[in-house]
Amino acid sequence: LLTPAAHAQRPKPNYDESQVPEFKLPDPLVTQAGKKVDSAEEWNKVRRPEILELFETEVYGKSPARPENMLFEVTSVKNDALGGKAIRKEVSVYFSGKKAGPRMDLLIYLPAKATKPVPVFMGLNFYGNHTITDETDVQINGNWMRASKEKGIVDHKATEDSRGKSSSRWPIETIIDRGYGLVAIYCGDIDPDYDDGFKNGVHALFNSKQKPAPDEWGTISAWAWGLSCALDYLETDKQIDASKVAVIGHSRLGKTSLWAGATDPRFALVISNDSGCGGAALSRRRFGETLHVINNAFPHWFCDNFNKYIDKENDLPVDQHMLISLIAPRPVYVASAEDDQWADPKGEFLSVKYAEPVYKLLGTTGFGAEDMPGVNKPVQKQMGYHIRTGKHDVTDFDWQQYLNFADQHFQGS
Ligand code: GTR
Repeated sequence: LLTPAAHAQRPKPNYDESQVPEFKLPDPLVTQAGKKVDSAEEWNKVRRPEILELFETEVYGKSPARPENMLFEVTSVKNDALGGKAIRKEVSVYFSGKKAGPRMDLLIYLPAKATKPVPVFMGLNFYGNHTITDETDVQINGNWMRASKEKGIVDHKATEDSRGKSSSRWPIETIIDRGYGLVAIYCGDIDPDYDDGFKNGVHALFNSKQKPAPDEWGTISAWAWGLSCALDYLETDKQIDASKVAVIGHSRLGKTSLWAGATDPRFALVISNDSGCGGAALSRRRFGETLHVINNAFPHWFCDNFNKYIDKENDLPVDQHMLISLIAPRPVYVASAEDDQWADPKGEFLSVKYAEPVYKLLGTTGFGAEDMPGVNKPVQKQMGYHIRTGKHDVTDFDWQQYLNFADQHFQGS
């Protein structure tokens, strides 16, 4: 990392398309040894593992194997939630199998009228499960939170006042009415979102004496790992169809949903909302947020090796289109917002487009968009994309598209 003095001298973010540097992207369908990949078999046996390994060692960091002895405890069930239309459950997952160790809490809403296991959306949130719902009998999260007066966080703790503060991002009733369940988890249950030298959260379970090696997990990897642990629980829940889990995330948590989808093929559908740098946006474009800015502002998110590529994006053996390619052939959806230039909407679109050859090689319909679509004009095949009007956020418009996309892939409609 740069010294504070050098950091202060950093260039202003570029928002001018004509100033985007020329670059050549690594080809997802050419191996490190330079061989063209022209069969699904070669992709699965050679190139996909190679790309996965590169993202693990150079970008997000390798995570340990998930514990086999996790303890799942249902702590509350309400059969008439949301005025009777939903079953609501809270479930604690104890990562080490012991109640003394770190735990994450799942808040689950399922359609009450379902007669068979339901497909679900699962996503991390920023300030606790009680912030996504207006129901006042959900447990308030007691863990450390980032400061936010607006969200009712005082001294890094959630207060009564924080209830429902993020509910606009989680239209639970609409999701239930459309026949889906929702599984919510506070990201900080898995790993608190600050640079603490990896002494807390699940890192402490595995890295208690030292910080992770340069190729070992940062916080985004830990969050993705936690999502996989949550999926381990979903596989045991008879009311949920664990073969139809859409993992969804916004912003830093959208970077995480992509990485979760890449590392865990059990996620049947992957949604990344406004994920930007280190998520869906191509690093080589250096548009809006760059590696320089993100690694200095959030030194705990990625693995230390990622710092090697600050201001040297062309040396990266991968770019973010290859992260999308790791999700192939499963459906993937990337969304941008017009006023969120920091996240580089065009770079997010191009990642989907440049991952399409892999989706095609694997026999899917691919993407089908050559150029960026107009605002509020979603493109949806095996790969989906939209740019909507408005700012960095998750809106009802976004959810309408995700529900339509899930209908296509989960319900065949
Ligand atoms: C910003 C960061 C982005 C994005 C965003 C968020 O500060 O620069 O990469 O992750 O936070 O998560 O809301």
